[in-house]
Amino acid sequence: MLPNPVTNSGIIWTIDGDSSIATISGSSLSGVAPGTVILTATAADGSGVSATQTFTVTAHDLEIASFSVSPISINIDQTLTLSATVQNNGNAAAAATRVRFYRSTSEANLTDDANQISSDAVGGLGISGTQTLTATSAASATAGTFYYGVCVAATANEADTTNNCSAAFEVTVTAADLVASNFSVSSNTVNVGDNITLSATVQNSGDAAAAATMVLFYRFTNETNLFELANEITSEAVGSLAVSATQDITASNTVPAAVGTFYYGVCVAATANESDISNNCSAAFEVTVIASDLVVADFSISSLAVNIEEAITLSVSVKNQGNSAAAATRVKFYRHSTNDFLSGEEITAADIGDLAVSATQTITAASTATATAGIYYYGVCVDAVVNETPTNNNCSAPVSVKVLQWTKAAATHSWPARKDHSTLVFDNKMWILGGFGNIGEIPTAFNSVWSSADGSRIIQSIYADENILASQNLRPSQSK
Ligand SMILES: [Ca+2]
Ligand SMILES: [Ca+2]
Ligand SMILES: [Ca+2]
Repeated sequence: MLPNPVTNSGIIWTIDGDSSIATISGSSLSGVAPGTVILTATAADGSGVSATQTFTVTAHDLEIASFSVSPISINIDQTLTLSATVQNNGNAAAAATRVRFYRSTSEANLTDDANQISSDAVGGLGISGTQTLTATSAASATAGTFYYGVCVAATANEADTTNNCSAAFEVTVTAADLVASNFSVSSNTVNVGDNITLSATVQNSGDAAAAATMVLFYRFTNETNLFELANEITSEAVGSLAVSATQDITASNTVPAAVGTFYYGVCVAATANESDISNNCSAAFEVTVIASDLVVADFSISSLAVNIEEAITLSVSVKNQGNSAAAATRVKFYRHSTNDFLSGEEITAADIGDLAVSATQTITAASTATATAGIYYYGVCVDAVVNETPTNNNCSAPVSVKVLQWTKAAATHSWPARKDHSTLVFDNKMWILGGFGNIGEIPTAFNSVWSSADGSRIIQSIYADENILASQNLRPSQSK
């Protein structure tokens, strides 16, 4: 048989205490967390000989002792204050480090680097030491729920790096959102110079109150550039609007003096805490501006060469060439010694009834030539009506009339009485041609031609009438 084995001369190392504070491997003791353990060395030879030694494990341990954000509900244009207190809960001093603040729309990835919004330095902290840090941060530019958090950066030999971040802090970001809607104009077809009423509703569709602002009304000849500053025509105040509140706005405006198609629109001026400014303007509203347009045509006078105080008839047509009906009005006839007939006297006038679009009314008026011979100019104008444009085409051109004064140049004349003869003025002479009459008791067709330059000195010429010549004892070209 063999003897018993040789007794083991080694040492067995054990820890009396929590393995979360320290661990031992062979004869190597490793600290895990702050705390105290008792190390026992026991002889491996079974003699029972042993010894103990107390070991203290030390480490700092930074934590976020408290974290808050104020206010917890905020408008998009406001600023938040973040406050965090860092504490060293270990049993050793901690070196200087930093805190980092984060914001995200979800809690899950809150402390990703991409979500960091600011950071600050933390000084070295003794055991149980604290430091409070504050930071300001603009609220999100969009409304919604946001999560804020803070972490203190772990330092070397830190006992526990899983407790360095705060819990998430929830903040609601609100915004006003003004919307202009229900825009309309009182009529989509109006006469020039008419007043129209513009109306719209402004609503706060956001989840924060909106401050007082303005609505601006616009007009332009096309939709594309309607809302340019130069096209603003009037504005009205809007009071502050609570969430979901509405305000109806009306404004009065005079349409342009020109006919055509015009576009109207309205915008509500954005407020500082507004989330969406793309919905602040209405759709365009199309308005057609129409007008009557009276003109005179075919102005005529019964004779352009008349005796003094001879009756004449004036005639003119009045037409509405616009695209809106014209109210009743008057035409007025004028006469003056120059072609500026409007500076002369109004000689007569006549009423014109309502004229539908394209309608015409013809007017005749009686008048009397002047008592004095000369050249006179006549003209006619139709009085403009209220919705008319243009009004600079309402008068005729001047028409000249020669007023003649005849005087008896001779008491008797040389030729036998006749009828059905011709008379004319030619070559500055008065002429009498042919005709029928009696010579003695014999009916005769005359072929004589008589002329006079002054009415008293009579000449027979060209065709001789021998019967006449014989009876009158005259010869061709003989004067009398
Ligand atoms: Ca820690
Ligand atoms: Ca808006
Ligand atoms: Ca006119």
